[in-house]
Amino acid sequence: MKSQKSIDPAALELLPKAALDGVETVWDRYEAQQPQCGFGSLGVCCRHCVQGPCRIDPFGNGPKAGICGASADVIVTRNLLRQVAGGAAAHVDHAYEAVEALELAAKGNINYSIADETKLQQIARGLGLEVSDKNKADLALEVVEAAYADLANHGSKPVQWLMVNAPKERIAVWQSLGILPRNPDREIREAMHQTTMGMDADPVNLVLSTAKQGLVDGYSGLKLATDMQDILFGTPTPVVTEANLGVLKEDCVNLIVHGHVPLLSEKIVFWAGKLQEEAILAGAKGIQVSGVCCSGNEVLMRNRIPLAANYLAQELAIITGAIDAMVVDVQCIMPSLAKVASCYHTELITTMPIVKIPGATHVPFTLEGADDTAQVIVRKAITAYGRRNSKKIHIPNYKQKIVAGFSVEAIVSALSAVNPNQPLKPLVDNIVNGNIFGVVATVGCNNVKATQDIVHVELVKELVRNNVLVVATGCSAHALAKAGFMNSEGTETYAGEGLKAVLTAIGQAAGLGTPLPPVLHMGSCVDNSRIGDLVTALAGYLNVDSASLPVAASAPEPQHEKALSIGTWAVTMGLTTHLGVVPPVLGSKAVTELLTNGLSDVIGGKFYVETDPLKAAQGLLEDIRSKRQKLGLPC
Ligand code: MSK
Repeated sequence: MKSQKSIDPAALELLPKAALDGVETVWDRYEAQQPQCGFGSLGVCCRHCVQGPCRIDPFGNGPKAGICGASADVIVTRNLLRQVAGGAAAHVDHAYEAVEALELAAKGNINYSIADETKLQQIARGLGLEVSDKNKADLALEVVEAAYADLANHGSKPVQWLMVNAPKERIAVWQSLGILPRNPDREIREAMHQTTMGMDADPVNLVLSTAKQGLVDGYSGLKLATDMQDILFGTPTPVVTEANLGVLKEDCVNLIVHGHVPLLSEKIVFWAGKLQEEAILAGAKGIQVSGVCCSGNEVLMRNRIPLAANYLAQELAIITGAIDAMVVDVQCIMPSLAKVASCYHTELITTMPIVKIPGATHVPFTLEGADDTAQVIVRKAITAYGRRNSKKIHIPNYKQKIVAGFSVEAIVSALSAVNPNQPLKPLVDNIVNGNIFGVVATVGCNNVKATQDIVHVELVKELVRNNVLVVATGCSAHALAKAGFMNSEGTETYAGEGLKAVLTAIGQAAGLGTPLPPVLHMGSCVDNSRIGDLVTALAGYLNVDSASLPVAASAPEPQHEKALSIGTWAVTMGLTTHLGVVPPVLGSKAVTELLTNGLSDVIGGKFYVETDPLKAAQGLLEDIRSKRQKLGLPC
């Protein structure tokens, strides 16, 4: 078991306080779970029917098949397919809510506007819709209609969001493998059916279906959600703010937004601004909204809201004793928060019909009543401020300046300052000449099995030192923001000479007066679609398959099923995809070999599992080097 819980100084400062306050944290519960079940860890436990549970003995002389005859290969792949389908389902559900919001906004039925008409037109054109002379509400309704058609398509037509957005070479590969997804609900349903008792027993077929779920996630989840949210709330542009628990203000009402879907958190940010006076009347200096997990990333990207904590530190945020209210929407919310909040004055507020936690206050969110809900929540935070116990407050004094908001549009705009006619050329030229050795996308979570943030930070330190440009989302972006990789000082401290020269030149040309940071924050979990768009644009510019680009992906500390589905999508894009925590597949040698090796012959990408960040960096650099060699680029 690992010895250190975190490398984040704010977390390390709060852990003794948690013990002193008698509050149990995720690390205590992890210890209480030791030793974790070996069968579950290897993926060879099956609970798909009630004759079980069955488990395979992968090493000794115990059973080699479940009661029905399922082998370790079958059990491992069925479990994996269900996990990846679970991740895809979460993102598709998220996207669906965003489509509904755009529909109601366009009809004028709710108080949300269409903030980005340019993005709306770009998406409409991509879908082949006539754009000229249409007002934005009408055009938005046509886009919504196309989205609903995709989500409900009864035939065998592949998902349109994929067909118009994915690289053509990739579509041909997916088609040849028979994994182009139809409507996402049907595909997720089919994955559940395929993995129920007495169904598919072919591990290769199950792995291909897993790859198909990655595509469901990539295009009907991530890409669709981002497109809708950009239309509604605007496409991010660079913002300067701060990250880590030091952003909390002792003399202000502290309100945290946590979860993933920005439909409510956007309203909370708005109403927190409007209700400052009420906070002042209550004795505070104002209201400080800050973010946890990806709702935090969403309002950071568009509203400059600071980041308080990533996944593993969500309890520690409350343990500061300075959080007056934490409002949660969906995904990555620890049920333990209610118990932690009960030790302080913090009001924990759930808002969604599918996320209720005993002990929390439930304030139901609807699109129609969003403004009222947001006001109720902000006022609950103001009221809770009056219940604070000053003796329990301790805000660690750690925060880092960060520059975030790097949508593809923002990156292209910065590059346009260097070459207005061909904005991607400066980036590609520098990849070709080796100033930028390659690009790695780091995504995903913290996982309590690893020291918090260590794999993100040590991996990226080594990559940027070797002139790899890093783009990041999710809790990986939080980790790297806290560690100082998202400001110009980070470029000076961490970047290799070639990368530093490029980031400095772009920063100067764009009029920033400082270098771009060595890690570009591209947003939330669903904003991994932005990374997909960047990869697609680079492949299109060079007219090559994305599988041949010197680009790789990494989920350094994945914990959620969504991290597995995002990773699977990255593999289908042809990228070598590093996982810094071992997924539950080692119970089948054949499946492990297929996922980490054989798959690349078929689909171009593969998983690469390595828990040591320095070794992982070397592995990714080696992968990039071999891609460069094949393209005839200097190594
Ligand atoms: S929040 S899915 S812990 S990145 Fe998107 Fe962080 Fe992973 Fe949740």
